[in-house]
Amino acid sequence: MKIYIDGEFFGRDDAKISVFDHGLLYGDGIFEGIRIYNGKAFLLDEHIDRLFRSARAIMLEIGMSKKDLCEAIGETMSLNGRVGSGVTGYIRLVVTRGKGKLGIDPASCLRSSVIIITEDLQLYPEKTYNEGMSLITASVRRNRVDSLDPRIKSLNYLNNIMAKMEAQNSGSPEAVVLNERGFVAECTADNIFIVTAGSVVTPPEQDGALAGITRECVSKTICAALGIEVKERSMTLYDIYTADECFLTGSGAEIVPVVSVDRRVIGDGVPGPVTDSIRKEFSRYTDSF
Ligand code: PXG
Repeated sequence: MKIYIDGEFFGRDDAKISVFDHGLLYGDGIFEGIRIYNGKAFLLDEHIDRLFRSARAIMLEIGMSKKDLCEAIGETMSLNGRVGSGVTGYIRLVVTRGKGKLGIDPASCLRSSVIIITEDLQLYPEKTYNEGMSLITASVRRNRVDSLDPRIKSLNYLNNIMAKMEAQNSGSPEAVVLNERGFVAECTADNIFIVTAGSVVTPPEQDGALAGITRECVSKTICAALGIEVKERSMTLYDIYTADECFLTGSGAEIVPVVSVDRRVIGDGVPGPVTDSIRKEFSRYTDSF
């Protein structure tokens, strides 16, 4: 395994970052999780664009052009044998503020650090996809957009981790997360959709959802191919409890059917027909990517 750090490659045990890096000290940095299908980084340009938007929002100078970054990712994939048809995997791209003084002032960090790791992907078990997932609602609310906008994919993930722990403590793999006004934002690390009255609905980014790449792909490509209309609309738990179907999207998770939320059975309590057709079309799309 070869890990890219600032233009050099290191083995797993030698891939190290300074204890003075503000990414470690303060969670000052940004990241992307990218899926590999058929030996190609899936929707790479979209991920790189989101990374640069996150960087812009936190005034982080990445120090590499989008093209150089894509090349570095390509090189890391080749060195790790993640190329060629049928090859799958996952890329973690991290940019930290870099080494600095012990003080939060980012001005003491002279150069950001770029890290690229390729790994196998741990999906939810097959059973979850076939039978659907049961969720709870976390009591932890999503960060407010005027504190730390959840559209920034920052290294500061404690808000998500707190909600994830709450889910796991109650035996659920994921949790619905509400914003401070009680509207559904998304889950801890996945976007959420419902199917209701024949349309597919997902919360707008401004309600605290990440601009998920899989969310976008499902909305713009997959549902368009299926002739299904997708709407962005604020929703409360009532909308989820009374929906015909519900599913989650994420680069790691892909598309996960949800069959109950807070012990309310969704629809018939089994993965629904619209979710099934979206899953099939998504799988066809990624197979041919
Ligand atoms: N919301 C949040 C908060 C995320 O972190 C998604 C939605 C899905 O977005 P994409 O672009 O992947 O469709 C994410 C990303 C993990 C893990 O280990 C998952 C994510 C990020 C970091 C870690 O499960 N999902």
